This record gives sequence, C-alpha cells and structure tokens, in this order.
Amino acid sequence: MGSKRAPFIVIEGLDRSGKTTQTALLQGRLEREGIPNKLLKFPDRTTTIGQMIDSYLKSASELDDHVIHLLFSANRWELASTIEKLLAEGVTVIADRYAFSGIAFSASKVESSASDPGTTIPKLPFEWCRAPDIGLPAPDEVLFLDIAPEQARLRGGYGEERYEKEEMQARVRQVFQHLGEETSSEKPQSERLAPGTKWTVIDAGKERDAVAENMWASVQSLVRGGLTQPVWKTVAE
Ligand code: FDM
Ligand code: MG
Repeated sequence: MGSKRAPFIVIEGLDRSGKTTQTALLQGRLEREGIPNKLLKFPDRTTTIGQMIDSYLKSASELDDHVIHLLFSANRWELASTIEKLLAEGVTVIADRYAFSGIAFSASKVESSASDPGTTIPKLPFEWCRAPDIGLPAPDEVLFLDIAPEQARLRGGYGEERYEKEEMQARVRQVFQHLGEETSSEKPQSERLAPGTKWTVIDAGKERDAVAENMWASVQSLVRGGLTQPVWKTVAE
C-alpha cells in the first residue's frame, strides 16, 4: 500500500430510507472483497455521552436543544482519533450517519414565531449547528440515501423515537439537500463545506439489491485504490 490510507465513507439518509440494511450490505461486500473495514454508527449509544443521547431520543430525559446538539457532536469527537488511526492503518471506515445528520436534524427544529404565530422559525441557526463539527475528519464520500418522506412512511411507519415524524423528516430532507449543494463539486473548493468530500445521491426508493449495487458502483474504485492525500477536515466556510 506504500503511503496510502483507506477511505472514509459516510452513509446518510432519512429514517426508513433503508440506511441500516444498506450499510450492512456494503460491509458484507467489503468483507467478500477482502477489504479490511470497520463499521461505526452515530450516535454511538455505548459511550457515556451516547447513553445521554439514547435517553433523550427515547424521551426518557429532556435536554436543551443546544445541549443535545453539542452532545451529538462530542459523540463524534470521541471517535475522531480512532477514525484517523484506522484510515492510516488501511482500514476502510464506514459510518452510519455523521456530522451531516447532526446539522440536518438540529437545524430542522422549529418553533412558532412570536411576532407571527402562524409561521415557524428555526430554533437553532444553521451556522451555529455547523460550528462544533468544524475540524472533524471529513469523509471522502457521502452516500445520501434519498427517499420521499411519504414513501418512507409507506414502508411500515416511523418508530417511536423523537424526530420520527413526517413533518420533521420533510424538513430534514431539505437541509440534507442544501448540505449536498454546499458539499458538491460544482462549488469552488474553498467554498465547500468539506472540500474533499464527494456527495452522491442514491435513489433509496429502488429495490434493495439495486440500491446496494448503485452504492457499490459509486465507492468501489475508492475502496480498492486507497488514497494518498491526508484525511480531509470539515471547514468553517
Ligand atoms: N441524529 C443523529 C441527530 O439528531 N444528530 C446527530 O448528530 C446524529 C448522528 O438521531 F433521528 C438523529 C437522527 C435520528 C436519531 O439515529 C437516531 P438512528 O440512526 O436512527 O439511530
Ligand atoms: Mg432511527
């Protein structure tokens, strides 16, 4: 491998997009190809911070919106050096959700406007939501599993956790789309959210094996070839 490192791949998507199934299928494919890999899941509910997040998501505790946002970010920072180490050792890292979920979900929280109660306004400014993740190792590729919230609902309904509501999911999808534009290679590299990150939209409405094939087609040269440049960092602007 020489001085090459392994790639960091993030899978993002709405609840019910098939993200967990597809992440497992991708990992299975890496195994069959003999590519060393590690699957991470955010939030990582096993750490002390992760347990606080888990309790909040299950509505067993209440936390200020700022606090839970910072805990989600801290839960990534807890694993930042592990991610860098694995990549340097040649282990492909796949993460089921990452900072993009962090921004998309928190920036989608709304309250009714005091001056105009008929309209809603964001509880947390977008830029504030981005700030705590600045400097984290950035993925080489994000696979965004895109599905319309109405179609996601037809897959058997949302679960019981906080945020698993159709209005929330619709707002989250919009923020994800905005993040995709901010990350896309159509922008000058200096203006991108994560300058080295490739953002790929995968149609998650297709059947399971077709989705898996599209995901594999998108990442295979990256995971087979490795990379020479250092791990990218998420940036301020
Ligand atoms: N979520 C996830 C956030 O709100 N912020 C974050 O930083 C992350 C990583 O947590 F509703 C939300 C997204 C989802 C919930 O995620 C739990 P899983 O993938 O359903 O466990
Ligand atoms: Mg969920």
